[in-house]
Amino acid sequence: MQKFLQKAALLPVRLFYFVKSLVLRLALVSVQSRFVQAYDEKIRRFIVPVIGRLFSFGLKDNNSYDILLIQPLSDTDRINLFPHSLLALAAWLVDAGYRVKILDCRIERYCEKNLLDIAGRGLVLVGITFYTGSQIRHALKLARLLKSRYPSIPIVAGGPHASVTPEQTAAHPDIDFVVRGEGEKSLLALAKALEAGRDVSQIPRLCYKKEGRLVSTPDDSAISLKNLPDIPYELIRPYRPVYDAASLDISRGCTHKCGYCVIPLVHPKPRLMPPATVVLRLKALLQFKKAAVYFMDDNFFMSKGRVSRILDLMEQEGLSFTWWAMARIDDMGALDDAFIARLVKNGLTRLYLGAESGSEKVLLSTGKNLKLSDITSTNRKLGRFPIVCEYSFMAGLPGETQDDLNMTMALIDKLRKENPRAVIWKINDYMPYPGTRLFEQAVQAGFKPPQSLEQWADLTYYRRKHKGRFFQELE
Ligand code: B12
Ligand code: SF4
Repeated sequence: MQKFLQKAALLPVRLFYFVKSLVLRLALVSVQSRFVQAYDEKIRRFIVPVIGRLFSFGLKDNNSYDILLIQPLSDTDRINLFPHSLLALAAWLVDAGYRVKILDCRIERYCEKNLLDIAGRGLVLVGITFYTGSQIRHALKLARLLKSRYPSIPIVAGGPHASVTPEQTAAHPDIDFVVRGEGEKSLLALAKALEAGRDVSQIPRLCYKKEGRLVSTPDDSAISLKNLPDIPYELIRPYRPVYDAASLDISRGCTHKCGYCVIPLVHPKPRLMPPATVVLRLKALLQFKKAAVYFMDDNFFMSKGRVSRILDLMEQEGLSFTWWAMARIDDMGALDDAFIARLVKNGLTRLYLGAESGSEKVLLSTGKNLKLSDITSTNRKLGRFPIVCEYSFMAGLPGETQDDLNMTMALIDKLRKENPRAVIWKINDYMPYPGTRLFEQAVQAGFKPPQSLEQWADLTYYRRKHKGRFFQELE
């Protein structure tokens, strides 16, 4: 009786919080639908995620799970895109019958509390994605918290950073396993082995501590993108209004091997998802979220033929939506006007293009096979179409001088003058990744590789927050 009265007394409070959360969610959805596809970058990049973080999420989840996957917060991460890596992994785990929870700590208001609540109900493992930079700090904070309360729950690290520094990551006291590169098969096998208390030494792509030393198992073949299990979008439904695009990846890897890039290390074998599968995935995606589709592939135009076939199918099926993609400048330059017009007719409104530098010498050193003339001529060409061209650059590459940086600034002016829709996406501090060709050159030029995960966390890319090390040296 006393319990019942206590519960009844709490009812108005619960109702208040429920209505408050409902109103805030509705407000968020309305902000989202009014502005997200608007051209104003400030709204798209800042306001929507801020609103989401301030008000909405962190509702209590009383369910029990087998596997928890975490996308840590990052100081620099302003765009809230789906946690693709985790969704890709979750698809295989859900397909195998596991109860999976995704915590997107870029949005989740009570990430730490939820982590402990969920872990308290028992888990087979916790998986965390690792990107180089500040995200590591947040990832380690969560790992430490979990280890301090539930030391027996295994923590698995994966993602680009864990893949390029597997030993260093696995050596960290709060990390139990690293999965290198593509994680689907290994994470599933690891979950099964841990659940059954079996030996893990036959599972490919792992790095872990055993009797005081590090063990690495060999790589295995890459997965086919043809018959993948469906993406379990339901797992990210609570966050749906905050994601500012409906994002999708339809290939893995890249046919190029630029000297600074980690993609050839994380996904060494380039693979394209067949057009029919792409269209099925697009339909499922748009059913989950009606918004501009942002293709996550680093090199969307790896095959013009495949893009053309995807457009054929989209036209046949009457699939019409706005979309954005990341592309190589020379690939766009090689497309004829009729094809670009067809892309626009089928919804392309925004391209993210890596121009990297305004110095021919620096461009050559990157091994990107891109010339200044490619950049300027493609920019002029694209300027004739209603496509926003967002260019990214790098600064601080080994051997780069102040004159080279001045050339980059001059190129930026030129691009903007010659194309009214040219936007500077960002100027990134060059980050030497172990395993890339330019890493050794950076070390010879004085770069001191971080000796721990914590040190990698302090390397940040956004000069907006911290002035880049190389930049300071150059100045
Ligand atoms: C989406 C994206 C973003 C988003 C969201 C990132 C986020 N943290 O949530 C935004 C736009 C914010 C972003 C920002 C940045 N990004 Co980014 N981004 C990407 C992009 C385009 C797609 C990632 C993706 O979802 N891929 C598809 C999935 C399926 O592949 P995947 O991520 O590799 O995941 C697989 C494996 O890595 C592994 N795996 C991943 N996580 C886990 C976890 C566990 C537990 C396990 C077992 C396995 C595992 O299994 C997955 C399935 O096979 C990639 C390029 C690319 N095409 O991959 C770049 C990329 C990851 N980004 C990169 C960079 C450099 C950045 C920035 C530093 C750019 C900048 N200068 O600002 C910032 C850093 C942001 C931060 N977090 O600190 C680099 C990676 C660098 C690195 N070593 O970490 C990449 C590879 C681009 C490149 N070519 O250089 N990025
Ligand atoms: S083209 Fe892009 S994704 Fe491919 S290796 Fe170069 S930088 Fe990486």
